[in-house]
Amino acid sequence: MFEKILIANRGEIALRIHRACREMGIATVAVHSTADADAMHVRLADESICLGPPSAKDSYLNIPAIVSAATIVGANAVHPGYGFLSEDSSFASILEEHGFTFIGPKPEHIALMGDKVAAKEVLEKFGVPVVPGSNGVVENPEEARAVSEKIGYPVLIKAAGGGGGRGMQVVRQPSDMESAYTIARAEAKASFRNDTVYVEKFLETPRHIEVQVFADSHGSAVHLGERDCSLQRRHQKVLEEARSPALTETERNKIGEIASAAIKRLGYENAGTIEFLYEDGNFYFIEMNTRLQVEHPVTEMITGVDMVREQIRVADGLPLSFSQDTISFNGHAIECRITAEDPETFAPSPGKVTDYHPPGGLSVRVDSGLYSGYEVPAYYDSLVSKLIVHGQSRNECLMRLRRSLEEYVIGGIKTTIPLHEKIIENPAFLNGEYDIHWLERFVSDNST
Ligand code: MV4
Repeated sequence: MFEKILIANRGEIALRIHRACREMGIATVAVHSTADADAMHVRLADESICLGPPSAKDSYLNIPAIVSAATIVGANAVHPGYGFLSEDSSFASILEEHGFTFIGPKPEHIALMGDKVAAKEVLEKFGVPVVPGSNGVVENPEEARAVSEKIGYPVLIKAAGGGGGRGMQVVRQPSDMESAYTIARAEAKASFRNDTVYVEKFLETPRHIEVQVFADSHGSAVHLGERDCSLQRRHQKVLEEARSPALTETERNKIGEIASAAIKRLGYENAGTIEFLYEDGNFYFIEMNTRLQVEHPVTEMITGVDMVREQIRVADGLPLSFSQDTISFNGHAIECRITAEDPETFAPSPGKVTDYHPPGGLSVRVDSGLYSGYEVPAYYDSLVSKLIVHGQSRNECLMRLRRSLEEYVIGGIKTTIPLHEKIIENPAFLNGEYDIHWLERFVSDNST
């Protein structure tokens, strides 16, 4: 087993990775920017190295500085967390070239899934249902119109190098194609330095349901069930739950088996997430993420699997410590992403945390690097805490979440705790009746 792991990330996920390492007897190395010198993960790690100034490109995205740090401390492996360099295939291959293990999939699988057109093509070939659309890149507006005639309007033009929602154009009629196509390509080029685009049938009111998969280097692949991540604002997830309130047992088992069979045929290794849109009883693959995700704790809560521990074991060449038959799904879990933002306007609210009292008790988990006196820097993502609650039923989970949000004290900065309290009182949410547009409407109705 690795003796020392470098954690190439910050905030709550750096802490999450540190905790798994600690429990495995593995020494940890924190890397950080000057803005994060007082961060909790830096304090807890066995060693720490300052990478550079606050700007992410000079610190958490600075590959030479991270490789140098790993060399100086003699780390065996690097865990990238999520965001930053977690889905950069060149980072993964540079690390391997320098003799460090990248804790994640092989570089070729990261690169493959980064190309949304190639990802769709290969997963469709391996039996995964996809959104009807152009089979591949669309070269001009005429071709886009021809495809759209076949699949029917409305359609969506998407960037092949995209993901995360940037550079998408909805087209409702043929006469709008020319300009939408031109805008989509220009935005794709500006955002991803790749102006290739493809066309899909536009699904109007789907849910976002993703399947957690895991595979080892010995040919075993399993799924750990689904998460419903439909509650999002501006492509940022706000609250996630497992199981999805929308699915039957038959549906979830079927999509799980399809997902695990596909990554087995792909020869994929480590953790991955297969994202689907779900509408009218059908699943449509959209993208695959080749990283540990922010919302992985809801899966951990219902399966009992320590996913970071499993990632480390698999990266070291060990077989998965479970099989599909030994995985059981227990109860319900919900995660609230708490950000340092105004709960009504979403204006950023960095600054000093003057009081800090997290909730506790049975089946309550808080993943956060906050402490009293900590200064939330303005340079990075505003996520400051994840509150994850488990219950035997969705209702028990919701009652426990309500009292946990009520207990949670974060003083000195504004947070989205009051927004979560409002969401979980709403009858539509309580009934599980929501789609990917529900929260945007809820938020704008609430502010007027
Ligand atoms: C779609 C879609 C409707 N139809 N694809 C947005 C981000 C990117 N990862 C995929 N996205 C979407 N793709 C088709 N064919 C609607 C969205 C979408 C969305 C998806 C998941 C969660 C939230 C969303 C919010 C707006 C649009």
